[in-house]
Amino acid sequence: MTQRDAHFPAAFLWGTATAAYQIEGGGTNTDWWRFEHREGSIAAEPCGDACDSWHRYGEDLDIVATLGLNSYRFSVEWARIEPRHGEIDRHALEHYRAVLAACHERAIAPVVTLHHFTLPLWVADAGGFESPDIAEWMGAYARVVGEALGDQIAMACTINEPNIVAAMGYLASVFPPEVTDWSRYVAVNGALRRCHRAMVDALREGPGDFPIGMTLSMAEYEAVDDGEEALATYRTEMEDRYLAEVTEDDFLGVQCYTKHLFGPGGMIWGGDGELTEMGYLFWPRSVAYTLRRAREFTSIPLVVTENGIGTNDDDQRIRYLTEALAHLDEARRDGIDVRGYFQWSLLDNFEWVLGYGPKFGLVAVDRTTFARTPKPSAAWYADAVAARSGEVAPSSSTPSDEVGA
Ligand code: IFM
Repeated sequence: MTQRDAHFPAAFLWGTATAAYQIEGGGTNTDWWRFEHREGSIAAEPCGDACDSWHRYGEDLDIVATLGLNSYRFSVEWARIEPRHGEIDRHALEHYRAVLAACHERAIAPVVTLHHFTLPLWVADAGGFESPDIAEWMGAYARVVGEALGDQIAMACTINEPNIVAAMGYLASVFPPEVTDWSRYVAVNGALRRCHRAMVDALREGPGDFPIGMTLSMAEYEAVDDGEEALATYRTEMEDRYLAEVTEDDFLGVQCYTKHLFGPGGMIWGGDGELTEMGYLFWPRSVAYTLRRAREFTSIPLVVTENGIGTNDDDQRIRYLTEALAHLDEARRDGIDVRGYFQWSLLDNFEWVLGYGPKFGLVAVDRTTFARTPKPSAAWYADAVAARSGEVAPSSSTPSDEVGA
């Protein structure tokens, strides 16, 4: 891999995160759209117009600014940028340049994810992550994004939760291409790591000096009833092989929501105790746990690129975030180099196979009018961030002047 002198924003990044397919609407040229619309689909409902953020991104960014957040994580859609192999849609790139400009106008540092779960149909039809060409295609796509947008990006995430793409698509069979096969799952994990490397290389050769990393889905894990071996096998593939690969990256995005229990037969869904709408254990402590575990594998800076709760009960969200931020504070006090925290998610949005059921947003979205209504948790988060403002991220020796908070 090539290297470059990456610069982090000077201030600790306080933000919220979204993803293109979950909020933009109209993602017709993707494997997900086809998956939702096929006869007998297991998807709860189609994504449709989502939150219409393709048109309403200015409104979304106004809310981010009103909350006093200094950053926003969003993704760009490969299927829009390269709708057919080798055919680049300049209009789509101009759109994302406009989104980036809208961030900068509001003093919001844009954190851009290049791939968040969806594949263009031409890629899916050619074998998706099982195609021998996938790393080359993703590298070429990253080069296009870097050249067109790199001068405006504050941080870039190559692939969002590659381990979830593989686990849900090739093991649990609830994401396209709906496969359950351990050896294919392992092979796809390997392919995703190669894609990440190709994307890092391509981005590093382009304009800008933004830090580049991947985001990994991590969790606290606990073995019950002699489940240690099952846990170790699963976690090695889910986390350890990825953590071993990122040591030359500029940062690692840690994404955490809960704790998973493992018995000898594998993962035990839920557990005794308070559960969230996703059926997850209410486990905000996973923030400190996963940061510490990531630190055992690598000394590169960490960013909590997603953390939050799916719940209809906004008081429960506030309770979760209160505890999660306390655990983040504790990890930082302990000297772990964490550069930012992104709550998932700004908006109630399309939660993949579960449709619009689970509510992760600080802001409710009317499904007919798309009117945005901030919940009490939005004001709570704004206050929590304000109370922590003025903190400078540890060891940010080469600050850019992007964000002043
Ligand atoms: O909505 C998802 C997101 O797309 C990826 N990380 C987990 C979130 C909540 O399930």
